[in-house]
Amino acid sequence: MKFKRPTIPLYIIAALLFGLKTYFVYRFMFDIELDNSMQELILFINPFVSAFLIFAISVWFNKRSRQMKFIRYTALIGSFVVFANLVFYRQFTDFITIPQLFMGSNMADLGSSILTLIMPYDILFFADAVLIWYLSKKQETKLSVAYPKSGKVFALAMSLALLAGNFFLAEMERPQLFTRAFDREYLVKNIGLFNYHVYDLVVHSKTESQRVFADGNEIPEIQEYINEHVKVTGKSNMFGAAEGKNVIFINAESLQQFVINNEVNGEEVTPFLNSLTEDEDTYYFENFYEQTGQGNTSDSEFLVENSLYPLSRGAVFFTHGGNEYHALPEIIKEEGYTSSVLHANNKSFWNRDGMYDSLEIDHFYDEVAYEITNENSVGWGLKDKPFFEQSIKYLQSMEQPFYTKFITLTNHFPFELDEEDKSIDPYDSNSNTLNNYFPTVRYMDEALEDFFEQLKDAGIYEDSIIIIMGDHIGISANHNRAMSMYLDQDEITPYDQVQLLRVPMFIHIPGDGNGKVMSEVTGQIDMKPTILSLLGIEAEDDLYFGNDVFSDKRKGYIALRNGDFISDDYVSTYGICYDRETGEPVEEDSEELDTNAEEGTQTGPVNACSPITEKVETELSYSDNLIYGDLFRFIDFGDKETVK
Ligand code: GP9
Ligand code: MN
Repeated sequence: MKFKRPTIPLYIIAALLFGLKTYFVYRFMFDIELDNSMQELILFINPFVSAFLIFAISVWFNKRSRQMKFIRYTALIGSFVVFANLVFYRQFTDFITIPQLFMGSNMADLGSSILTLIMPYDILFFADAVLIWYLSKKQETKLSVAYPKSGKVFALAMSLALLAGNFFLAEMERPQLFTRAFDREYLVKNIGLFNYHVYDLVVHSKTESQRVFADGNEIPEIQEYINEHVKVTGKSNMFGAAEGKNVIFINAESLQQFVINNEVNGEEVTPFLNSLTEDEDTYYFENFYEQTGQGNTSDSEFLVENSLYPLSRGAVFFTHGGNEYHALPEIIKEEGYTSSVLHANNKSFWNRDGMYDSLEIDHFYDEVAYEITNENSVGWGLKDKPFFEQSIKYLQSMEQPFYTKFITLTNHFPFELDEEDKSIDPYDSNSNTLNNYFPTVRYMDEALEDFFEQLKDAGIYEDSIIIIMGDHIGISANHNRAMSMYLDQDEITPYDQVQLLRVPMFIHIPGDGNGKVMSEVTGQIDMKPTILSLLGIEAEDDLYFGNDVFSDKRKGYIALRNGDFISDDYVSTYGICYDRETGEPVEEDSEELDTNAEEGTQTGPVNACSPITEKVETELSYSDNLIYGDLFRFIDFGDKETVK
């Protein structure tokens, strides 16, 4: 009997070669950060998984020649896709997205420099495609396969199982990777370039279809609601209090209200911020709520710039970064303001570079603008103290008046800090997260104190107002046991959980003299109308859902993204209405329930919170409509309230 040497089918050879090449590009040509061996492993696996998934499709072609044709064209087209991303990456340090392909200016930039981005050795990049081409022509009979149906199904099942395994590891490494629509680098790192492109395509078509069916007819209804239920008539007594001044907005990473005027191990956590709560030039808002969804910092930025709600799924910065908006930077530009953001992180994180263009922010000082070394970094990157230090020169070079936003980084989960930067000891509980939170908060507090001094030394302080706002919580409900111990409570109730969403907000106006602690219920949605009012700018025709925090005619509640709310009198969460003062549930009103049931307007149990719940739901859905339908593109704000 003649022994027949087993041959490896071409689709497997192609998958291995292609996977290897893609891995090589990920590892050595893209600058992908790998923090641990799990990430190394995922990055190694995913090119092979997606290559196998694509090439294994070939087994379904019955004719050998078709099978071979599929493999060689897939290898060629796949190589072009990777290569196009590589060239794009060399220019933009980013991966191609579908909207970007249509973004004229970016592509024009690339067009002129494309030749300088292609290297002679890039030719090697197509070596595997050439080899496959050759083999597919010459060895057709030997390398093709004729699997029975069960074999084909097996090949398909194998590739799907591999894909599921890859996604499982990715979810473990980066929870909610897909729903949070995270950074593109995260997506490529975890699921690979090809799956990333498929994901991008799905997200894109979904949002596009909602956009396509919108025609602007929805606007008058929304406008009417806002005029009737949101906008206040008249100006607050702080209108124009900062007219013509620079606005320095500090997004304080993960800063929560519970640390303010509080202690750990017998020491003040935030001595500088505590001093601001008593400062005569500072208004401190102690009942100010974060309203972010899955987009964390970027959601808080979105709320601040637009006074619209972020989305319930994903990060609006990512999913609707290409929309038209009528954001704060755009409005104040007409009054002569320049705008910028300073943040020592990758510019594509949260798709900031894309969204900032849409918000009409003039300049983004990203990580490239900073000198970042091993010594001056910790955790997520550049430490806050060198960040502020290195930023002063940029402030000095800015055209005044300016509106600029600083986004700090050191007080970010998992709250790492070098020994030399620790001024206070960690807390002692079963949660390392909460324990380590205190020293990093203190570090940020010190960085802010130094920054105030640097602003004075640079001669910028006097002509500026400084706003400090916590962007979102840093300690999640997972740490409730430790949190209740720290707060000296038996447990954290749902009511307490909502109260823990408070983040500090300070408005510091040098020379004001009337500063005080403000107890009104306020939130991130209020920042845009507040800043406009402080600058003495009226934006009557604008569409937004917040109020000037200094107005006494505010709508009186703050809606959370999940439909919960905090009003002057109540806190509504998990469908239960709590008295805001006592934290006790409010009795249900059965009489009112009957009346509403007759009218057929109310579905859930009626209680004191119901009328506001209804408003909250309306507001959230109007805000969603504005974003999903990209409705701002239909409004010409230059010509008051006309629909384009
Ligand atoms: C990173 C910064 C922090 O750029 O936005 O990330 P987040 O708080 O959004 O996870
Ligand atoms: Mn953040």
